[in-house]
Amino acid sequence: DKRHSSSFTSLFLCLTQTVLAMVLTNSTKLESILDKYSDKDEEWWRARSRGKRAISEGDMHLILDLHNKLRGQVHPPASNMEYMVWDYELERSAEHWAYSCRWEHGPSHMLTQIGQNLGAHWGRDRPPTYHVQAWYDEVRYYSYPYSQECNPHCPFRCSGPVCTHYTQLVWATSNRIGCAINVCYNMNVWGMIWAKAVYLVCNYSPPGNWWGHAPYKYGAPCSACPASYGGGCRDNLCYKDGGVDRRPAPELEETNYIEPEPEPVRDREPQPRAQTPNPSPNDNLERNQVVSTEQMCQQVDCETKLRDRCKGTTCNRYECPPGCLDSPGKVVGTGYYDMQSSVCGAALHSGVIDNDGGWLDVTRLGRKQQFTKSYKNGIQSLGKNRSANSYKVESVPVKAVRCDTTVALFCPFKKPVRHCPRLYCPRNCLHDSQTRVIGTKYYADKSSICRAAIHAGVIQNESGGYLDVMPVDKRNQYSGSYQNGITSESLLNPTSGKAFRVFAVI
Ligand SMILES: *[C@@H]1O[C@H](CO)[C@@H](O)[C@H](O)[C@H]1NC(C)=O
Ligand SMILES: *[C@@H]1O[C@H](CO)[C@@H](O)[C@H](O)[C@H]1NC(C)=O
Ligand SMILES: CC(=O)N[C@H]1CO[C@H](CO)[C@@H](O)[C@@H]1O
Repeated sequence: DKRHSSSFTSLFLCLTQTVLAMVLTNSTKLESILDKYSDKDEEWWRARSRGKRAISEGDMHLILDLHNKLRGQVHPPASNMEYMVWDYELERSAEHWAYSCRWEHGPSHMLTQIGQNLGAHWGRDRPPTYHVQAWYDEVRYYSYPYSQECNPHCPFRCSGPVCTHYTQLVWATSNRIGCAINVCYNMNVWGMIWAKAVYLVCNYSPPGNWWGHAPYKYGAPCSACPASYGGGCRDNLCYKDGGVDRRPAPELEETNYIEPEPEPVRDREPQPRAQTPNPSPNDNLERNQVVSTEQMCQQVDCETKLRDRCKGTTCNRYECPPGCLDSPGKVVGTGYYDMQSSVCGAALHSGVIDNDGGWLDVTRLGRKQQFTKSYKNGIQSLGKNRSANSYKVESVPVKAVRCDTTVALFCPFKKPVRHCPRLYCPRNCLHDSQTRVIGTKYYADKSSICRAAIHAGVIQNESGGYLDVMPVDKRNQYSGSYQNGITSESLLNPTSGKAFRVFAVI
């Protein structure tokens, strides 16, 4: 709380699709603690009545240009980052919200259709780009593709590192932006009253921060642009003169799995004093439908080398396509393989998969002094006498579990790495309300795996199904939420136990 004292002139709300659900569930309470802005800023009000926009042409260009500059320079590089354009409809909706002077995301009925970043400051004058840069600077808490170091606790106010502003800013498919600035008097910022706050609202479309997805695809800039760009590229961004024909590209279908395609933003005339509709309880329940298509398993090509793929624990399970015997890529070693080796080639060589392709687990083994050549299973591997990093491949076992199976019993966390079998959950685990679910996205390891998977939107109660589970080290904080019919528990500073994540198998 100290960090949010007056020495910080800038505060940021956080928003992800999951967090959003939690915020809205409690939004009635949130609203009741927020004083309604009632004073009129004379100058501003007169400007409004003359029909002046809530952002200057100059600020608009500064904000937009900075967005595109930052989007073009992400690290690791993005292969599908789209050029952002200004959208006047989004600007109008941002204006509408900026006039409400409410330090929260909104209006609630639009939050499924747009992404939103907020910034506010008081005291010293700052250009609006100050906030945009601050959003970007959250990158220091973020490690692509997963926000491992960035898991703020955000039911009401966020504490701990936040990076959802960053991920929205660099969300590849969010190619339209519209912002507005308003001066708010006596603005209630998490219980503190700011006499005069400058409030920046930026709306994005299509919305980013989809639950369980990386903000962009990693790769050579512009190498994975949607077809609608016709191959155009500018400053590392997918670009097309005169804008792009926005029909849903195949990528979008995959990304926007959680909720229907965003509809065009439509809003009423800005009405500075208008009450935003209170979300009804039914609204909230609907919003808590979460689907996660995030996979632990990475699909690779026959010739993909392990070293070309991302690092980290989520990068240990792979799927090879059929037919790799024809083009297995280079394979160095026997039993253990040089990191330069193709993953599928090594898997064929060691007999973990055959020419039909399939799943495999990779374990990194550190440096080895030499690698032996051999001919096995139709693959000739090479030898090497220089020291290099190495890995081995193993098959992926599948185990059926019960609704009450926990990670603590089934596959507890171990360092440095542990592969858990792929799991199969039965149907109807929703019904088994005796078993606990603790956390959101990260679950305490005494939670039921299958119920956590329903909560996370990885499997459905009606069908059950396959999932991957990844044990991870313990977390100090698990935040409860209501999702997909399951209310999970919160837990602070647990004295024992580790955590886990669940992933879809598609
Ligand atoms: C590696 O070194 C060993 C002896 O140190 C030698 O017998 C072998 O031929 C070398 N292999 C290659 C591929 O150079
Ligand atoms: C959960 O799935 C079972 C089995 O398909 C079904 O009978 C039950 O009605 C479902 N429960 C809910 C709340 O959807
Ligand atoms: C889903 C959620 O976060 N609900 C919380 C709403 O607020 C009360 C306290 O005011 C909590 O107990 C709930 O967990």
